[in-house]
Amino acid sequence: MKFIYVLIILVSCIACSNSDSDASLTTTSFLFEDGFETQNNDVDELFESNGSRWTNIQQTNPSNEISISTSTFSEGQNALRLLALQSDNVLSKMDIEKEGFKAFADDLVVIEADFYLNSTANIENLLLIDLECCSCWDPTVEDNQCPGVRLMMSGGNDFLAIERGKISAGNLQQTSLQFPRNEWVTVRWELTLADDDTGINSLSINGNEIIMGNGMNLPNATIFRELFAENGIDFTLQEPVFYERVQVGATANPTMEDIELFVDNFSIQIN
Ligand SMILES: [Ca+2]
Repeated sequence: MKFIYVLIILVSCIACSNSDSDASLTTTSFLFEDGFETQNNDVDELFESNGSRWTNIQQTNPSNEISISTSTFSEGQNALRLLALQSDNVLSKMDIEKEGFKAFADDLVVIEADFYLNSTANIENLLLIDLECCSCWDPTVEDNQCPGVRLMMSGGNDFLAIERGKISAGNLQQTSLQFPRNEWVTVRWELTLADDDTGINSLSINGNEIIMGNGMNLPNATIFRELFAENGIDFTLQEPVFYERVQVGATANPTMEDIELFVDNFSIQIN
């Protein structure tokens, strides 16, 4: 009788450890929403020690600025204000970063944010949102590029596009709707992740869908291996691949302009 009890306990433990390891490969739903509200208009309040709010600030040029706006916002009483000066010999970046999730192939990722671009200048190549994996990079190869997909101004000025250069694919572009300036604009980006052409990509501005189509939106191990092999480098993408961080703001400003922008009402949802 004792033996049977031990056996039952053993079997149930094996069963439970199996289901745990299975669970690590499937995504638990994730939702992060932040409207940049603060008590004292202090950026430090966006970083809680329990990790419930933002994770990092990304800033290159020390003269770039990040602050809480109390005058320009789309919800509540605060928004995030970013000033990204034009690039010199270093690519100018000024954005905020959220980590702490895993988005795998077949997951639906929905990112939404309100942007206010306080500029009428030409902003071709300005990047607003990056979705990235860093731990997918081969640890034996230097200079981790944190591959992923990004939202970038394109089409000669301010036609928002899905940029895929870091995963070695062409951009998904449009020239039907320019990005409105000096007003709040809601951007919604939906991705069903795949490392091949079955990925689904949708981008909307103020509720108008400007890009909708199939296309790879996750790094592909074979493509990375072949690309690096051209330079004699043995590269192994770390699988299963998953996106693990999102950046929003001026994630890169390669333009000739100093750009002030505001971000509010950010959310990322993974299912
Ligand atoms: Ca707000």
